[in-house]
Amino acid sequence: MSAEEIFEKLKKSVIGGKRKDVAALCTEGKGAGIAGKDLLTKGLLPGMEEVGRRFRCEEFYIPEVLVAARAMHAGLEILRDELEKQPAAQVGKVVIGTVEGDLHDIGKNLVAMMFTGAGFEVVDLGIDVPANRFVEAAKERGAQAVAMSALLTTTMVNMEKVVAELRKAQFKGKIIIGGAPVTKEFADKIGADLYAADASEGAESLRAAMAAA
Ligand code: B12
Repeated sequence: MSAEEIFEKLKKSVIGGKRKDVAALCTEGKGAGIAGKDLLTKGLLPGMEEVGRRFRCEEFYIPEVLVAARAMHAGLEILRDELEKQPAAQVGKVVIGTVEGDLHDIGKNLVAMMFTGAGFEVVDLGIDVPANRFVEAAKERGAQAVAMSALLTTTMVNMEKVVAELRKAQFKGKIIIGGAPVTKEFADKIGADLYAADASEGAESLRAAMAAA
């Protein structure tokens, strides 16, 4: 199969929630020497985008989205070792989580992988993480950065509380936020240090900010 065919099949398999096919295609692609980043950005992510479009148009409902998310995760697991390949030097420790009330974790997991690949040690708190857990984990683990993800307009507001509590607890590290509804303006408004639109940009800007600090 050509690379283009693999990308196309990957996209269709994510949309169809075909977990085993997604895993097999990622394995085949890797075996054929296709870069993990390409399998991600040309196959998996376009598939999830289409799922989002169909969900918006009410062609898809929660069950279809859930199986697609599961298929996406199966693909990410196959790509994990390549996306997380560490550079020689460690650049710091980052605590990451999806904010309270929010169960979306695909983007957060991708960001965690990219951070690992950029040389960060990642402490992943998972989903639906209340403000106090971000603060406790940052202090207990001695993190130099906190990263938050939100996919809902109703939960992104919880980021503001986390920023306020981190500042109150004298957290001196960087705070980076992201997720589909989040913007640079919002990050500025709530006092977060950094915003990035995607996982690789996030890893790059956090690395740059840490190097400058
Ligand atoms: C998959 C999905 C689900 C799955 C989640 C499964 C899982 N394990 O994650 C399930 C079915 C559970 C779900 C549930 C719901 N969902 Co939903 N879901 C989606 C969908 C289709 C895809 C999200 C996704 O994974 N995208 C792929 C990843 C890779 O992209 P991403 O998360 O955006 O991450 C990228 C960037 O944002 C960024 N990023 C993300 N986080 C961070 C963090 C940092 C620090 C940085 C730097 C960058 C960064 O990097 C990533 C890419 O590199 C979106 C549609 C969409 N277009 O986003 C709707 C969507 C987010 N969901 C939506 C809704 C409404 C819901 C529900 C309320 C539906 C319901 N009626 O119950 C529930 C809420 C559940 C809850 N409490 O959280 C709406 C949100 C609308 C809004 N603006 O508030 C969306 C936009 C769909 C829509 N158009 O209506 N959903």
